[in-house]
Amino acid sequence: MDPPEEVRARLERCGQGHLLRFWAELGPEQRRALLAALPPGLGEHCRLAAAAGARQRGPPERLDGRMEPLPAELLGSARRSGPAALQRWEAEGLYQISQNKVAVLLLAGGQGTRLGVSYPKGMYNVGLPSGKNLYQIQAERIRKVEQLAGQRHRCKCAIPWYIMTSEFTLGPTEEFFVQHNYFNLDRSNVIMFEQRMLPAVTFDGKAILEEKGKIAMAPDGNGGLYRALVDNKILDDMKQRGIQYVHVYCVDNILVKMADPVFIGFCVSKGADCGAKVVEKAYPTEPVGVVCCVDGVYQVVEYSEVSPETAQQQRPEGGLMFSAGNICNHFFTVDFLEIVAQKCEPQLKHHVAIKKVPYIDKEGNLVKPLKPNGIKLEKFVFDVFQFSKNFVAFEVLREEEFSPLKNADTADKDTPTTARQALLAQHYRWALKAGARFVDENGCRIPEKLSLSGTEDPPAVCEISPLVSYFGEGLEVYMKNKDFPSPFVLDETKVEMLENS
Ligand code: UD2
Repeated sequence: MDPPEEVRARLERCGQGHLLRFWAELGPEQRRALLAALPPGLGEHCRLAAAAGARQRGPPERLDGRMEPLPAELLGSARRSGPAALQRWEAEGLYQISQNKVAVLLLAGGQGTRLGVSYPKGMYNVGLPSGKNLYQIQAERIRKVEQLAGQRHRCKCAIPWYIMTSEFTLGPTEEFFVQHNYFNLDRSNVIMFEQRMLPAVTFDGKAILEEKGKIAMAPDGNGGLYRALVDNKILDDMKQRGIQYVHVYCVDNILVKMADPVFIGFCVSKGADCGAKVVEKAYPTEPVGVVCCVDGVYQVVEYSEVSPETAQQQRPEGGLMFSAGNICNHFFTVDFLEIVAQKCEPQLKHHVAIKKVPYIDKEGNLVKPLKPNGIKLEKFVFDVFQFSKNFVAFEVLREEEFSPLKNADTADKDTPTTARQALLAQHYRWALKAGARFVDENGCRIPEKLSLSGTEDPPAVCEISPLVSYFGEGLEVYMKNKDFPSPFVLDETKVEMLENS
């Protein structure tokens, strides 16, 4: 049988015959590409997606009665711990980094549709005085923390940066890194790899054609990480380098502390195989997932899975009962990742996203639907907490560690403006703590404002390069009792000038 005929029969059998509707109009290259893009198990995927989509459109499943907050002994806290404990964890983290045992892994395969840009989110410039984009900020934080660990232990060390991309983001991300000379990182320590894609499916279980010869595909969610680690032999690479601990994080948090020594040190000293950084939920109905226990296993429960009454429940000592907001910052041992990737991954549940997916109608016209018409299935990175033998969570201060860039500036939260304000507010606090003073263009002192909401502009604009300071350390020597104009950027060149002045 002619290969297309055999394929046609197979597609007809699984209800996907429409994918060859425009076969006669396709050129040889398009035909080849379409055949190559037909994923194995397509019929099964479409059935699963349609069933999951139907469930999703029904009433939400509530987990209320089955949820318990994290036990206090598993929950560390930056706010509630004394300086001695924080220093101990930091020292442990820096030690592990100095021994080349720590890697960071960036989840960067998402499409960033809410932000509304056509390029990967990491390339976004939120309008800082330095003009730095998210990737540059992250790269410089890696370089700085390598330096801090190296200085403390008198050695040279490296933190490999693994970057999970998707078909949408790999090309532009690679190009961007090349253009920027890998932000002066050693190229061999930046490892990009690609996650898989899955077909988008209609409510009645048909894969969607976005062009006459092209199925609409979407990345398989940030939980696609575990398959991608195997597909791309990333775990082998980690083991060859002697990596034992991995800090996994999402691309859009401008305050992310890459390979945070305190978090790494906390997880290592607790003997954890899996950990999550959390922030206290800002208000009961804040749309973030909470880390908690369901039927005795740890998981992130989405806000849609909790009733408003449960979301508002208070602890006897005050504060929300379910307050551990997930910020997509995870710690894993390589051993744990290996178990998950080799054995547990098939057990991860599929989450459903119902989206507007442009499609080719029966007459061959491209239609941009006004209402959601397509189902995308995704796995989530945090769904592996259930497999942990020793899970911990670590609560950090939102204003120091979490300001995600999700939306365009037309929204009122998680925008380029709020991300920029959060970073500048943090650097302003660091500068004041280091003893800096700010003056206006007439030389008059700008009055200080100590409590900033994080979503307001600080009275003076001061941006501190991550190459100068990772978490506010070491600034007194340049800033104490000195006057600075606003805006001011403290970078390596300025540091040299201040050292010589
Ligand atoms: C994520 C968390 C949410 C909360 C929030 C905080 C998940 C599933 N949800 O929600 O609980 O912590 O962040 O900011 O983690 N990505 C991929 N491949 C994909 C899809 C996404 O790599 O197929 C990456 C994406 O590039 C981003 C990260 O995963 O870096 C989070 O993805 P998102 O922005 O879609 O997740 P969000 O904001 O809904």
